[in-house]
Amino acid sequence: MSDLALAMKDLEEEKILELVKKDLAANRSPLEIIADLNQGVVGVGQLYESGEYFVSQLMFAAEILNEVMEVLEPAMAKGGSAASAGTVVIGTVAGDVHDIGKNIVHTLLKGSGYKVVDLGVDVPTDKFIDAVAEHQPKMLGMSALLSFTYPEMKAVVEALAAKGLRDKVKVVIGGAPCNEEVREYAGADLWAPTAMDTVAFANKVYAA
Ligand code: B12
Repeated sequence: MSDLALAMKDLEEEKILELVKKDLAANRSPLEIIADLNQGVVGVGQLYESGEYFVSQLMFAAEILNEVMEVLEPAMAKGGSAASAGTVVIGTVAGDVHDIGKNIVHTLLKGSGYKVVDLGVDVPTDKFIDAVAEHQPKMLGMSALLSFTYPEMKAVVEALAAKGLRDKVKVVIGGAPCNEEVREYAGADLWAPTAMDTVAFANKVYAA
C-alpha cells in the first residue's frame, strides 16, 4: 500500500490532505490519487467488518473523503468542455445513502462534458423513471453499496421496461460490492468498477 492508502486506512486526516496536496502539486492525476484512496477505504471496510472500526469510523472516513474531493474537484473538472456531450441521469438507490463514489462519477462525467442530472441518495424507483422520461438520457447510472438494495436496481430496470423506456437507455451500475453477477441479476447493461469505466462507457454510448 502507498503512504496515502495507508494514511486513509488509518484515518490520518491531516496526513492524507497533506499527501494529496503534495501529489497534486507534483501533477499526479486525480484519478491515481482516488485509486490510492479507494485502496485505503477498502482497508477501512475490512477493519469495520472485523470489528476493529465502528460506524463512527466509517463516518469519519466519509468526512475525510468529502474533504479530499473538494481539494480534487478543480483538477478533475479541468477536462470539461463548453458543449454538452449529452445528458446522464444518476442516483443512489432507495434505502442507501452512500454517495461518495456516485459523487466522483458525477464530477468525472461533468469534467468529460456531460450534463449530469444527479437525483441524490435514497432515490425511489418512480423518481428514476420520471427522470428518464423527462430528460431522455442515453445512460442511467445507479449506485448501490448495500447488498440488500440490489433488488431496488432490478425494480428500476423492470419499471423502465414496463414504461417502454428500457431500449432507449443504457443502464450502468456501480458501488463497491457490485459485480458482474449483480449486473446480471439487476438486468443492467454494465457494471462499472470505477468512475473511469463509467466515463469510458458513456463515451461509447454517446458516440453511437
Ligand atoms: C463511507 C461508508 C459509509 C458512510 C457513507 C457516507 C457517504 N456519504 O457516502 C456511512 C457511515 C454513512 C455508512 C453507512 C452505512 N454503511 Co457503509 N461504508 C462506507 C465505506 C467505508 C466506504 C464507501 C465509499 O465511499 N467508498 C469510496 C468510494 C469512492 O468507492 P465506491 O462507492 O465503491 O465508488 C467507486 C465505484 O464503486 C464506482 N461507483 C460508485 N458509485 C457508482 C455509481 C455509478 C452509476 C457507477 C457507474 C459507478 C459507481 O465508482 C466509484 C469511484 O471509482 C464502505 C466500505 C467499502 N469497502 O466500500 C462501507 C460499506 C459500503 N458500508 C456498509 C454498511 C453495512 C453500512 C451500514 C448498514 C452500517 C450500519 N450498520 O449502519 C450503513 C448504511 C447506511 C445506508 N442506509 O446507506 C457495508 C456494506 C456491506 C454490504 N455488502 O451490504 C460496507 C461494504 C462496509 C463493510 N465492509 O461492511 N457507510
